Amino acid sequence: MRKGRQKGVSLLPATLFCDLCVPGLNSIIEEKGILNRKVKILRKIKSRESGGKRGTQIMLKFSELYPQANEKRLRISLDGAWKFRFDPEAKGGKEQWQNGLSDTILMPVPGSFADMFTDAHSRDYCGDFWYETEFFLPDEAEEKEYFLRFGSLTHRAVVYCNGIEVGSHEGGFLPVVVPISGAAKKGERNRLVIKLNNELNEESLPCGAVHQLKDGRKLVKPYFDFYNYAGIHRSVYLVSVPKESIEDYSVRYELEGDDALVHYSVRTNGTHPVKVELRDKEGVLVAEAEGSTGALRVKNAHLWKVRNAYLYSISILIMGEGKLIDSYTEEIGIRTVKIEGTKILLNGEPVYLKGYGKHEDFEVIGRGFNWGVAKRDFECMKWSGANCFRTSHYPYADEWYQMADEEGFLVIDEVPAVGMMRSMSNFAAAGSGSKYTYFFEAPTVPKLKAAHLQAVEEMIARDKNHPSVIAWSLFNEPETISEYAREYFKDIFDYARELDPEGRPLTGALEKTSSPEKCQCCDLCDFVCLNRYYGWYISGGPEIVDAREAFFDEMDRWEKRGLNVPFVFTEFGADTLGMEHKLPSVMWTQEYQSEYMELCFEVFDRYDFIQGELVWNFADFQASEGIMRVNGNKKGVFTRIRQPKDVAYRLKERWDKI
Ligand code: BDP
Repeated sequence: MRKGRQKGVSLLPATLFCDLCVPGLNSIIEEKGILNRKVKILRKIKSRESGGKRGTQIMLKFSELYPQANEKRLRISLDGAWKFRFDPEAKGGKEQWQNGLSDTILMPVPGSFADMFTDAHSRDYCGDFWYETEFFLPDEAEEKEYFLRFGSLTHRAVVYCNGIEVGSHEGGFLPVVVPISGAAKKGERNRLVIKLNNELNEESLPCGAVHQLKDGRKLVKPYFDFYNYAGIHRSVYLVSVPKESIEDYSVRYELEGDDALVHYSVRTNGTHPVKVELRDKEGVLVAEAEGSTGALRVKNAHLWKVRNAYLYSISILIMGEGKLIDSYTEEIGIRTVKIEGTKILLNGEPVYLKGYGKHEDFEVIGRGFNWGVAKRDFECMKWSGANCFRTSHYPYADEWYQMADEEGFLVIDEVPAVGMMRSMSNFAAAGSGSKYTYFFEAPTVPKLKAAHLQAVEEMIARDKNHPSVIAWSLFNEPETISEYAREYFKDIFDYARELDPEGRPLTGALEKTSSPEKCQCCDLCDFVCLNRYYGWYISGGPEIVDAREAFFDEMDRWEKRGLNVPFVFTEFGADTLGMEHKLPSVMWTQEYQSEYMELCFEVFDRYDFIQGELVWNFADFQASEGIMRVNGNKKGVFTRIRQPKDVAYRLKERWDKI
């Protein structure tokens, strides 16, 4: 065993840690036919039937359940001011920084480091950087397993506890769960050091490149249109669970007249019997069952409805010799989601999606999660009459989904598969269809695909029990017109279908080059999502009349293609400066943003198969610097500090009526 590596069986060697989802993945990613192998492996390790007609209980090595404190479980927040240090020469490993950092500054957790600084070099830093904190491990009487749970570590990280490597993870938008029982000392303070890296490449998600500046510094070049914020963006928890514990559960719903069946499946790591209880909002027990799979019958069920959420709480208990061994309680909502012809059905009723593509983005904290910002966002969305948002272009912090469950919001949950076009201005190229590369032909593809499959797996594992999540978006604006793209995405879609216990609709956001005639991937989607910028990137300003023609023309062609599925606009928008007015309008003014929207509404209202409109973007957000962006992307309906632009009132007027 290499020095510094933790002893003890509960621990995976760090090199295997990124294989959490499917052990052995690293060894096969070089080979072709990854998916077949992966699905086979998944089937092999599938422990039990999920209790549903479709979907496999995902075997992540460590539990993705959101941490909670109860009589058997401990949850201690490690959020606060941590020590921080950049490592531009990547010498931290050699100098053993894992044993403790020197020359540090303070850095808030959660938060992105970038906008905390007042100098550009620090803000735009690219490379390795380190965080350190301490935590006290309580000396609990009962034998427990101890974990650290990071909501995310962007983009890749190695975690050390008392100098011992306890885990590593690739991908910056999903939880990292690290076992520390073998490395941390009970009844003592323990040192936690994390090495992070924020470089982008074409083998991991999201895609981008690193450019070497003349002064020797690295500069990150995203192939996407949002600032490459990095750091510890989400809360960090010290968690303890009993040795025999609940690792995962999933639910699936069936409506029978006024009643509902909640099919459930529970995964534990032990042999003691499982009990499941369901309580209503008042805490009254409405159904109970025994066994790790089964169904709960709820008489006169209160359904979880759009903007009118009803949440039950499900409690899972492991009992042994009359005693409680472990328990886990979470709120769930009874509802079904289905696509039928060109309609999206929630509880059997058609629903029209109104809302936004968003970002996790705010002044100073960057992509760091903040309850206040999230609350304000929900209030603004509700005020404007919205019922839906897409987590463009990555899965958000857990707490967003908890709030959406509570508020009755519909969420299209997106993997960080963005920037798959090898272009520094992908967003503009995508709008006009001018630039084009066969991304999926490159030698980097096998590794990229493995990362993509892993992100899909981790996202579905984490978010599958949220009633708010109605669909999975598996890409944003990749090339989809080559046979390579088809082959690539066929596997991604097949895999996602295999994983979701609820069999939710799958989709992905298509840019303009993915035309009705050329797109090879739209038929993989249960509903088609279009990102379109007629009147902005195409024929803007005085040419808007041409934009109108071209927009109708494209929609007529989609109608002709006859896919017979719902279409949702996941992006349409115009950059608008919050202070700019002009009569008659010119591009970038408030007046133009409103006129642009009228054009879009005219198109949306003409076709029955259009079943949703998610404006780009909810709020102005930070992007890389360039001639296309004025201190960020200004397509927000709200400013970056969440005040309405003129167009917000127009949206409210429209959406309140739909
Ligand atoms: C689309 C991208 C989105 C961009 C948007 C824009 O999906 O990330 O921010 O264009 O240009 O192509 O505003």
